[in-house]
Amino acid sequence: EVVGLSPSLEGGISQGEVQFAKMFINNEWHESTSGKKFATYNPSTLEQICEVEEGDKPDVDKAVEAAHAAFQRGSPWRRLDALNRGRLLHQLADLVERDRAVLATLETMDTGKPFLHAFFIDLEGCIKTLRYFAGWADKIQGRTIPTDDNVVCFTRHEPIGVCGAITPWNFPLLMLVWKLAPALCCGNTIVVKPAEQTPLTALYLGSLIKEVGFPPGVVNIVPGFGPTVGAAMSSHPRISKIAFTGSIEVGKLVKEAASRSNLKRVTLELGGKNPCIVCADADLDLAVECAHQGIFFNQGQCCTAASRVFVEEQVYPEFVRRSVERARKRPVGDPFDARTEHGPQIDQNQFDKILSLIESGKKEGVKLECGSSGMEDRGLVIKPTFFLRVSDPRYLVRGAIFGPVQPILKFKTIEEVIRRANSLEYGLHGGCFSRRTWDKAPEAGFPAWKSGTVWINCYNAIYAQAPFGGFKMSGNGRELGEYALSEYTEVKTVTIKLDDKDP
Ligand code: TXE
Repeated sequence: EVVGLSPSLEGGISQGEVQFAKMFINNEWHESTSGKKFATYNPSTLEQICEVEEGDKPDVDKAVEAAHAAFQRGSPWRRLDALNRGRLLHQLADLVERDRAVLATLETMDTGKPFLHAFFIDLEGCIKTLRYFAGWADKIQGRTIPTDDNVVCFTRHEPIGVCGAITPWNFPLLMLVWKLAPALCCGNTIVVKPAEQTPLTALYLGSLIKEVGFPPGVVNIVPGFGPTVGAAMSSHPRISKIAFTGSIEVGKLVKEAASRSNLKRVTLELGGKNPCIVCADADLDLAVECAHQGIFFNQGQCCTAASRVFVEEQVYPEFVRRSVERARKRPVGDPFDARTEHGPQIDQNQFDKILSLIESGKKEGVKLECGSSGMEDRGLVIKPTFFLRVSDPRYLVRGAIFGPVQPILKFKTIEEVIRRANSLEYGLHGGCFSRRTWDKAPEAGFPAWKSGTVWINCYNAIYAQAPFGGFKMSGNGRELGEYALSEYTEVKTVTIKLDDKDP
C-alpha cells in the first residue's frame, strides 16, 4: 500500500486511451505531410500503445513558420508583458499538476519506468521547473554601464527567437520542460522534437499549452526520428538556438549542422561516466544507498548515473557486501505495481547493447548479478549487475553503458582517486562520501573535480534553482537555475550619446 495515493491518482494508474497523437503546430493538431505514422511501444509489455504522426522536413518547416510568425514584432506573444508571460507558465504548471496522474501514466506506459517514480520524481520536477521559471519572467534585466564617453550605455537581455528542443527518452517530459520553461520565460518561441521512443507526454503537454491560452505558434511539437526531424531542425536557417539532450555522437552532429547552416546557438547535455567516491570514514549506509539509487534509478538510464564507484580499500569488502544485499532487495517488475522500483530498459536496441556489454565485460572483471528470488525476467528487464576487479582502462569503467551496471573499484589515496576520476573525456557529475572536513583535505575538495556538479554526502541532488550541465565532452552550457536564462537570451548593448552639456 502506498501512503498518500489519492483517488484521482488511483484513476491515473489505469491505462487510458491516448488522446493526443498528432503533430501540434499553431495550437492545432495536424497530420503528417507524408501521411506516415510510427508506432510507440510499452517496453514493459512489448505491446504497441498507439501510432503517432511521423514528422519530416516539410513538417519542421511548417512548425518553424508558425514559431517565426508568433515571434514577429507586434504579435500577441511579443506584446504580452513579462508578468503575464510568467502567469501563463504558472497556469501551465497548474494544469500539469491537475493532470499529473494522467501524465505520469503516459510516461510509465511509454518508458517502462515505475509509475510512482514518474509521478513523484519526473512530474514533481516538471511542476517545480515551470514554477521556478515562471517567477523569472519579469526579472530578466540588463545593466547600466559607465563608459569612457559622455553616453548612457545599458544592456537588454532579449529573446533569441525560434528555439529548437531535441529531447531524449529517459526523462521525456522533464527534459522537455527543462528547455521549454526557460525558453518561454525569456520570450522565445519553440519547436520541439521528442524522442521517437517516447512522444506521448510531449503531445499531451501540447493540449495543455493550448488550454492555458499561449498564443498559436509559441509552442510547436513535431514527433519523428532523429535523422529526419532532428536533422532538419539542427540545420534549419530560421531556428536560432537548439537545446539537445542525448548521446555525444548525436550532439556532435547537431553542432556540426548548426555550424554549417546559420551558426545557431547550441546547448548540449550529453553523457557522463560519473565517479562516486566512498572514503573509509564515510557513513557507509548512506553511501551504499546513494550509490545504489545513483546507478539503478531509472534502470541506469540517467546521464547522472553513478557508473564508476571508487571505494577506499579498508571498507571495500563491506561496501560490496552491503551493495549486493541492497540490490538483491530491489523489487523488479510491473511498473504499475506500487512495489516496483525497477522496470524494463527502454527498447530492444538498448537492451541488446547493455547485455552484450555485460557479456564482454565478463572478460574484464568479475560479474555479480543481483536478482532476488522475487525477480522474474520480464520483457526487457535487466537485473542490477555489479562488476568487481575491473581495471580502469576497461570499457566497463570508461564507456557509457546506460544500464543497471556498476563497476565497483578500489582506491588507496585521495590524490590517486581524484586523478582517476578526472581521467575521462566526460565531466558531468561526481559524488563523494566522507565525514572529513573538506578544508583539511583540499586535494579531495570540490576544486579538484573536473565536473559540472559535485555532490558531497548526497547524490542526484538536482534542483530547479541550481545549474545542471557538463565540463569537457559532457556538454556545453547549463540548464536550470538563473544560468539557463543566458542560454535563451541575446545581450543587446544600447549606447545613447548625451548632449555635451549634460555631465
Ligand atoms: O540517443 P540519441 P539514443 C546516450 C546513452 C544511450 C545512447 C544512445 O548512452 O545509450 O545515448 O541513445 C535525436 N540529428 N543517451 O540513440 O540518438 C533522437 O531522435 C538530430 C544519453 O536514443 O542521441 C532523440 O530525440 N537529432 C542521454 C535524441 O536525438 C537526432 C539520453 C537523443 O537520441 C539525430 C539518451 C540527428 N542526426 C541517450 N539522431 C542523456 N544525456 O541523458 C538522433 N537524434
